[in-house]
Formats: sequence, structure tokens, C-alpha cells
Amino acid sequence: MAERDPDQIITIQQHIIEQQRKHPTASGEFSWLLSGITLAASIIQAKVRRAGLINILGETDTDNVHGERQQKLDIFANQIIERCLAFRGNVGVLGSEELPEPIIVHSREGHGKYVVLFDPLDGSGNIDVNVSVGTIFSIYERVTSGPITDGGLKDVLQPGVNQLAAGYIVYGSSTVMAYTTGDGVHLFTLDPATGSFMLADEHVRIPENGKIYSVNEANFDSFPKGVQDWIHWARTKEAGPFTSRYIGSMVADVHRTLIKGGVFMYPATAKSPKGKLRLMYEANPMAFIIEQAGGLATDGKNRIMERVPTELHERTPLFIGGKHEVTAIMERLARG
Ligand code: P6P
Repeated sequence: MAERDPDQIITIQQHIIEQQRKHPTASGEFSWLLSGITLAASIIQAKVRRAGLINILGETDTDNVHGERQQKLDIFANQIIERCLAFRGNVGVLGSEELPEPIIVHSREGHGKYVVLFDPLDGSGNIDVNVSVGTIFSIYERVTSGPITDGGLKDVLQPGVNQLAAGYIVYGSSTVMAYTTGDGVHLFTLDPATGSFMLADEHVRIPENGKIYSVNEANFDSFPKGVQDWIHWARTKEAGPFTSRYIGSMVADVHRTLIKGGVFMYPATAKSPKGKLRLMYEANPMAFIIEQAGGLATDGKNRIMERVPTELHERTPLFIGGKHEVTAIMERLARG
């Protein structure tokens, strides 16, 4: 790839248009859709940054489809994304962690051609203690045409390999957005002074042989034996040794894994026998990002992006990170 002039200032909009030009068939619609996501991210981060000052902290009196108490910021972030995407004219179906069913979007011409699945505010349980949270998104093209008569399920329940784009925004010490359209992973930092996401790094690669593992070890006793064995190995001098980091917001833990290497995992546990994380709007988009950066994402046996979904909110075990680490865990799981 041609080296950029280090003095060049590239916004995410310019980058998306450049990416688009590489796909002659791509219309401007895609960049128009992604700019709806960056707009939503700018609005959400402004609220997240002031959470302690305005009455936006704390819980609502409602639970989401998973029986999890919704935070006020969950509802706010969900509404903002809906409003920023539903009127773009090119979205047909929206699916959110916070809503039980997909939203069918109507426009003058019928239904737009894109499907956007999202976790509006991942890690929201951490908001009240000022720990990084984030937004995760996954974009598909509809597989149906004409009127949507099945509640959008055929268009939503696609394997992750069909994703056109995926990414996340992590609201941390700075607001960073990562996205991929299948041509590498690119990072942007929000410049609060201008409200623009500026290119920070492109074609990011996950470090090989990372020495960080990230898992909630409180669940250790109910992990599959292969996972327990790998963690025991990782703690030995022979292994490195590894260090452990666990933030409790998947978007922050996966972002660190992308930058520093290693592995993030949420195995099946006694409390979550199918895993806790959701396939469609957490595991799949993060799998697309990490695979594009040279890593792997599996459920312990199968490539996450090849899983054929049966419902919008289905959960999955997740092992995601550097090829060596994820492969080693899978080998131990295979031994039983
Ligand atoms: P636990 C946040 O609630 C979340 O969905 C992910 O962001 C995070 O990785 C996981 O749950 C943390 O779960 O059981 O370790 O608190």
C-alpha cells in the first residue's frame, strides 16, 4: 500500500470514500451509512463523557431481552443509533441488543438494502464506575428483496462471513473507532475540538505471540477442562509467563488484545452454559476485526464467522485473539 505523507490529515469520511473507490461496484451509499454510525458515536460519547454531571447514570426500571437491568445510557445510546441510521434511506433492518425484535425501517422507496446489528453500549454495567464502554456494529446486505414480511429475520440471521463491514467505538481515555470492510483494520481517534474522527493507524495487525490473557477467572471452576489446562500452562515460566488483564467491557478487552496481542475469552460457564456473549452483535463484528488483523475468533471448536445463527440474541462461547494463543486453546479443548 502506498505510504501516506505523515503530514496528511485524513478523516474517517475521507478514508471510507478511499476504501469505497477500491470497490468499483460500491455505491456512495455505504459511506453514507457509515457516516451515520460516526455521527451516533460522536453524540453518544458526548453523553458518556458527561455521565457524572447530568442525570444519565444509573439504572432504569426495565430489563432487556436478556433479563439484564438496562442502564439509562443503554437506552439513550440505542435511541441515538436508531435515529442516526433509520433516516439514512438505505437501511432496511436494525437489530439491537436492547430490543427484543428487529426494527423494520420504512422509507419512501420501501426498505433500504442494508442490515445493521449493534450493541449500543457494551459494558454498560461499568458506566457508573467510569470504566471504558463501547458501541459495536455489524453491517450486512439484505438477502431478501421487496417488502419485509418475516419481521426481518431472514435478513438478520446471516453468518458472520456475510458481513460487509464491522467495527466498534471504545469510549475510553480517548474515543477510538475501529472499522473494517474486509480490507484491513483501521483506527481513528475522535478530535473533541472538531468532532472529527482522525486516522490514527491503518492496516493494524495483532501482535503474534502476545503474553496477555483476558478472562473472568471467578468462573474458572466451571470452565471446560481444556481452558483450565491452558490457563494453568499460561501461568508457568515456560509459557512466558503471561499476565492477566480483565476490564469487564468486551469492547475494551478486545481493543487491548488487538493492540497488545494475546487472547480474550468468555468460555461456557455454569451460569452461561452457551457462553455469555452474543453472536450477532458482539462476537461476529469483533471476529471480523480480529481476523482482518491476522488473528482468530472461535467458539472453541468452530470459526465464529461460520456459525449459522438461529436467533438474533443467541449467545456463544468466544475465544478471540492471536492465532497462536487461540489455536493452542482449541487444541487443548479438542483433547477433552
Ligand atoms: P462478566 C458486559 O456486560 C459484557 O456483556 C461484556 O462487555 C463483557 O466482556 C462481559 O459482559 C463481562 O461479563 O460475567 O465477566 O461480568
